[in-house]
Amino acid sequence: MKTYKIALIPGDGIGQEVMGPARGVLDEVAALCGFQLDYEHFPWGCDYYLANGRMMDADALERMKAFDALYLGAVGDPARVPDHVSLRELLIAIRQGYDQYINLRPVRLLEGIPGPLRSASIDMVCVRENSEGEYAGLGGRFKKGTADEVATQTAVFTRKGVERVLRYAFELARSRPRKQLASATKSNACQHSMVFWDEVALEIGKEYPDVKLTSYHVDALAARMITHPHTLDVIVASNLFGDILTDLGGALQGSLGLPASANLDPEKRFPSMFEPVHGSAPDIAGKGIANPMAAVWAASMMMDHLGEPAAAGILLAALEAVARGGQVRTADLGGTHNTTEMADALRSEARKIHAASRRVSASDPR
Ligand code: GGG
Repeated sequence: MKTYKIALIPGDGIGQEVMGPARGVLDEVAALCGFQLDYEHFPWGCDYYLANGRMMDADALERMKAFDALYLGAVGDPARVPDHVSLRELLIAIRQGYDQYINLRPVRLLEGIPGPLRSASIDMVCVRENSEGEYAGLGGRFKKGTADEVATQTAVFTRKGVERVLRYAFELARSRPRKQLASATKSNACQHSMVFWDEVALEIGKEYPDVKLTSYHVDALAARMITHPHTLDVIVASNLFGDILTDLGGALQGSLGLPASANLDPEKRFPSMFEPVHGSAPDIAGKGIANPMAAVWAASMMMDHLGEPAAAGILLAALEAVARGGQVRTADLGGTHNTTEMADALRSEARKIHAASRRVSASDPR
């Protein structure tokens, strides 16, 4: 039986609570589709940091190279470990170490979960640059603690980095019916980096005459996501802009318990990493009430990346069925069901969807 090797990093807070149940849904779908997943669990995160002085082992990136994909929960325990240590030394270390330069985040309303807006039509994908920009990590603190203190955080935009993320976004826009690309800029204030970004967008755009490119200042784009979400198709944004816009996207979807994210090395030189967009949510951690839907959506993206479209489709259809059904709702969606109950509902829908697809193929005269 085909077996994929998956590095499982539940991480912190609700990451530890959603990954087990989400993995149960994924394993069930894999079995239905005739393959299996062989997980190795890595205990990296803030507990590990407090015990060992590092967020993950020194040879972590070397060891995980042998895996087909990484499946990550959440990172952060701000009461015990500064957020900039936990995020940089785990999540960002993996993204940058494996040159996962695309962070793909669908923003789509599921029928049955209306979201806060009147508009019923929200179906966009954000392509976030994931290897440089504002997250490059360049800068420093000088004269710390004095009245003359200086802090710098330098954003880095390379031609290679900007060209490749824009090209990926144009390709994605080309593959979608509306063929529209919204580029997030701020060239009126950032006269070097963002003017460069805009110039490269126009250059690459010449290779894609069938795609309509529109540049929006990121603040105006954030407003447009609320006032005219139906006009947006593919969005391309720098690392920080993309992070902010996609949290807004999650809110538009009705809950941060829903959106998922794929950190991709499109050339497959290194394993890619799949995660819910949400963080460790210390406010609800330990209660068993976190929504596993985002982790299951991330699993669907992982299956797509591994070339298992049937499994990806069943996982997504199960999410849609539970959303549409309206019976099972975790607290973030206004309900009282817990993490396990939501995962059980997703498993049950996945089984039904698989059985229905077998009935259809059995009755197909071809
Ligand atoms: N699910 C991964 C996680 O914990 N994300 C929290 C976070 O703050 N992410 C920032 C980012 O994606 O750049």
